[in-house]
Amino acid sequence: MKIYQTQAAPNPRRVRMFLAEKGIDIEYIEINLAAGENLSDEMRAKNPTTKIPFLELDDGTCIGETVAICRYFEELDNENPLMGRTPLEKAQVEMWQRRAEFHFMLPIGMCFQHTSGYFKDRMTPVVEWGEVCGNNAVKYFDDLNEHFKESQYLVGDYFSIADITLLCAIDFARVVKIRPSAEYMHLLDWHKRVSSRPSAAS
Ligand SMILES: N[C@@H](CCC(=O)N[C@@H](CS)C(=O)NCC(=O)O)C(=O)O
Repeated sequence: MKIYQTQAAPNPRRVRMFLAEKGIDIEYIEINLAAGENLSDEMRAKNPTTKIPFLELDDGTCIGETVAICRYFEELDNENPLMGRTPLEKAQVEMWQRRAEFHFMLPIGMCFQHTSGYFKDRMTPVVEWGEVCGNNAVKYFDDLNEHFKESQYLVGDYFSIADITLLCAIDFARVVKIRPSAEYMHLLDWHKRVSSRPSAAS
């Protein structure tokens, strides 16, 4: 089994952190995104979206999409569940996971791609759209700060994949100079708590 990934990109970090929490060691194959290695015919045949990370099983089956990869390992090893332990918790994890993606990870990704021109060889950057996305992501800090007033993690006192997603997105947001300011003290407390987990060094 191996995972194709790029060390500096935020979605692969989500998978690395998830697997580190579970104590799962796996081979990682580094892909140079800037050089377009993910766009080669060989990569496209394995993973038609060309996005990383993706998992290749020993029989050649490939699984793309960060959450699908995590789901696979969650189902294999349920000693330390990170996607919920009860029906209610599973729903709450999914709710926060989707919020972290839709309200923060995706807009930050759009902001990066459209304002930096990093992928201008494969897409048309629209700077104004990137700026709108960045501003929308910043607005979400208010909701998060309010939430962490009462809650240790996104789902009460249960650390989950949703926290991993949010941490990786917030840390990546530095590349577009977006970070929570001191006024977001509850969000910053959460950030400190989650960053202190050994898996966060992944
Ligand atoms: N929906 C995918 C998104 C993956 C994604 O956007 N990966 C980025 C790196 S974080 C990528 O491969 N970018 C390369 C490109 O767009 O060519 C997931 O959740 O895994």
